[in-house]
This record gives sequence, structure tokens and C-alpha cells, in this order.
Amino acid sequence: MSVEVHRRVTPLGSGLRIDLILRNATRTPQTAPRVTEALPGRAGTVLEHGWQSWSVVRRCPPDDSRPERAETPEAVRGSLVGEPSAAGRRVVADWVCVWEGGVAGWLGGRTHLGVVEVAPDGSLAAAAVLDGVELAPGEERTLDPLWVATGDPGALYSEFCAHAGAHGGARLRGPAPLGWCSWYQWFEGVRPAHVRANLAEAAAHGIDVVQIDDGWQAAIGDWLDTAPEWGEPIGELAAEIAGAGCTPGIWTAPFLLGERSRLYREHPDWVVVHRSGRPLRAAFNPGNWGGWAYALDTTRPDVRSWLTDTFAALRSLGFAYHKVDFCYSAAMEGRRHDPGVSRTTALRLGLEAVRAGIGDDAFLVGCGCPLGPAVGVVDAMRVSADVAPHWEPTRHWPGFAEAAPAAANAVRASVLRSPMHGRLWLNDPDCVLLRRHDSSLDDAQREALVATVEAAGGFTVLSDDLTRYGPDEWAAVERLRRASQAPVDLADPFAPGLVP
Ligand code: 9PG
Repeated sequence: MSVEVHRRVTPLGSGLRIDLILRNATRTPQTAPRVTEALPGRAGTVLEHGWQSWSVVRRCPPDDSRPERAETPEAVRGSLVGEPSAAGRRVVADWVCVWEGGVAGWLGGRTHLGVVEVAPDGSLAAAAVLDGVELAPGEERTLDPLWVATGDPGALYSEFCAHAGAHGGARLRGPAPLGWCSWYQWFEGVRPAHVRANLAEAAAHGIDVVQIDDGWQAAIGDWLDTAPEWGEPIGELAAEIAGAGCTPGIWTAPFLLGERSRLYREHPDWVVVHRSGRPLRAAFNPGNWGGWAYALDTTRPDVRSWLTDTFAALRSLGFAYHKVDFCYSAAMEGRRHDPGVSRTTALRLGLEAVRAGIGDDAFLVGCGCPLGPAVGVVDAMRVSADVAPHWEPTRHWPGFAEAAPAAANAVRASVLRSPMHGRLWLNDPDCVLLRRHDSSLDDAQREALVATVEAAGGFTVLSDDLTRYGPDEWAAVERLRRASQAPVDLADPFAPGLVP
């Protein structure tokens, strides 16, 4: 074989650490192979741990591959699944696999896509997916280490998160914020007047972060200009929020490039290219985005300079809290400028460019983000599908019901990923919706949302019209303000009734 694979096994905590090194011993460039590692044991039930924040997180038998997923449009599969060709063919846990008999996961996540594949008979194999990335003559590439342990899955899940956090230099500079976000009340219809009215309430009640979500921007990629309907420069509200004693927060999708943006008009060569030769379609929003958004090629140094400059400009306007969304786009399959950089590393480079712009002291929340590559860059990570003012999904892609906006989906993923909190970052379980108007949630469902956020790290972002809160809603806010933010263990991730 032209690329050698060197392997070393050492004990780490309750399990084994497996280090793998690829070496191109030839005098010509070689493509990296897909490296697999058979794992001990056989699973009867596994945690399907999806690729990014909104991907499916569920407990399932090994043969429940959901074949209908293969029929979902390519752009959707590529946004929810790390290796989209596997969708519907086998059960795959991205990054970390928990089963009743143990845990296996990649301690690092920045070098390559790391998955654990589950065969219908329950046998398990870890795979390092390098997509044929190019290795230069003589090049050695150290893969992200793998950790495997058999025994009590609850304890080992926490231990995996602790090892991965230590390996990746997790940013754990709590406490979790108490904030407000415009999205789940006004969606893309948010206007400055909504933010101003809610800022007054937030300031009066000691709510720190006031975060403007999608709807303010001129176009996806044109982050320094506002939409005509917004009617004022974005810096005006940043100054007012800071002036009221709160932290200005802003939503962006840094690795997307809208087909109608000025950025795309000026830099059509900044996109990742699909195998057909056309720009890679990464997200579709015919409403306020005006159609498709393409994926930004973060292996280009000029793109990374643009990211850093753009985010430095937003920071200098006062935005010290950044929700960066649709991050998966930087890591989708496609052709990039630098054939030696894996798509996972491309995402990592993009996140680092954003961090360089906002500064070390700004608060960065990953959203729609593959989990492993973000450890050590983000302060918080959205760990669930979108919450919604309804319990069950209203519509969803075939086989991906758990990834659709729904309060039940936010609760399920937030509980099943709770051991990540305080070990890899602060978990963002998505917003708390307390309102009784504009909502079909009943009292028990509202309480389930509050109890989940309270028990899973206390990261509280309200997304209601605060001017309509009464004593009951403010009492719930006080309860969440006092939540313990300590790391959480799941005694038994497979306990019946643990999640909806
Ligand atoms: C703004 C929103 C909010 C929300 C984010 C994200 O098409 N989709 O599959 C899809 C999934 C999630 C989503 C949007 C679209 O929501 O999670 O909090 O910021 O973007 O557009």
C-alpha cells in the first residue's frame, strides 16, 4: 500500500486510546485511505448521535437504518449527515457512539470526519473519513485519537466527554448566559422596534444578552449591511444594548454565501464546488434569503482573512456574543481550493478565523455545527434541533423527524447530549418558550422545556415577547437563573421514559 497506517494503543482512564498515523512513503502525492478500526462488543441499542447541532439524536436498534433517508434531497442529506452516502443504509453515530455495553468515540475532531458505524447485527467499527485528501510525498498525518471503553455506558459517556474536552482544550469559562433571542417570537420578521421593547424588559430584569437573530442582514454573506426593512445600521442597536448595560448579541451564518448576495457577485470563486461542477448548494431558504446559499471555501486564505475582518468589524460595533449558524456548510462534501485540507479541518479553520475576528473574550455559540471540530473554539454549542411553540414536528424530511423544529426534539437531544455540558463547552439546549399566546404548548410541555434547561446546564435564552410576561413567567425566569450549571451525568442513557 502506498500510504502506511501506523497504530499505537495506550491505556487512558477506563479505556484504551488508539493513535493512528498515516504516512506517504512514496515520492508522489497520494490520496489518504478511509481507515477503519473494529470495535469490541455487539450493540442491542445504540445512541444515534447525529453530525451537527440539529441532526437526529435518538436511541435505536442497530438495524433501524431508516431507508427512506436515502430519498431525501442531496443538499438536505449533506446538511444533516456527515457521510451522506451512508444515509438510510446503516446506523451511524457521528464522533461518539454510546451503546448499552460501552462507548467509542474520537477524542479530537479537527483532522477528519470520525464516525462509528453500526452493522445490522450490532457489530461496531470506527472510521476515519478523509475523502481522499491528498498527502504530499513524505507527509505524515496524525489522525484524531480514538477512545474505546466497555462497561457502564452512563459513566463512560461522561468520561469520553471529559477526555475529549481535555484533548481539545475545551473553553469552559462559565457561567452560562441568561439571554433573550428574537427568533422564536418574530422569526425573519424581527425589526428594531421589537428589539428595543424587549431590551427595556431585559435590562429591567437583569437579563444579560440581547441577541438579534436572522432577519436583520442585507443578504447571507453581506454581514455589514442591513436589510432595507431594518431601516438603520446594525451598530445603532449594538450601542443601545450596551448602553442599557446588556451584552449585544448577533446571529450570522459565516460559512454560507447567498446566491443573491453582493459577496457572491464579487467573489463567485469563493464557493465549494459540487462534483457536477456547479456551486455546492448548502441551504435553501426561498423566503428572506431569496433562494439557495452556497458553502464558503475556508481552505482559501483570502476567505479566512475576509472572515476575520468581517467579524472584527461586528465586534468593534459592540457585538460581544455571536451565534454562528449553519456551520456544517464549511464541512460538506465538495471540491475545495486546497486538496490537502480535509473538510473537517476546513470548518475548523473557518471557526478559528471567526474567533480571531471577535477576540478571545467574546462569547461564541456554534449552531448547525458539527460537534467535534468545534471543541476549543466555541464557548457554547447548540446541541439540539430547533425548539418551537409546538410539541411535535409539523413537517419533516423522510426519516429525519427528530431533526425538525419541535419542542419534543429540543428536549430529546438536549437530554441525550447533556453529559457534554461543562466538559466540551456549555450546552445550549435552545431557547425557553414560556408564553401562552402564539403557542400550542400545554402547561406540562412548557414545564418539560423549563425542567430540561434547568437540569441540563442552565443555559437560558428566552425567546418570547418579554413585554407580555406576567408574574408566572418571571418566576420561571428566576428559577432558571438559580439552576445549577454543574456537569451532568446520565445514569442510564437507555432508561425507558428518559426522553420523549
Ligand atoms: C434562523 C434559524 C435560527 C435557529 C437556528 C436555525 O432548513 N433547516 O433545516 C433549518 C434548520 C434549522 C434552522 C433553520 C433552517 O434554524 O437553529 O435558532 O437561528 O436558523 O434562520
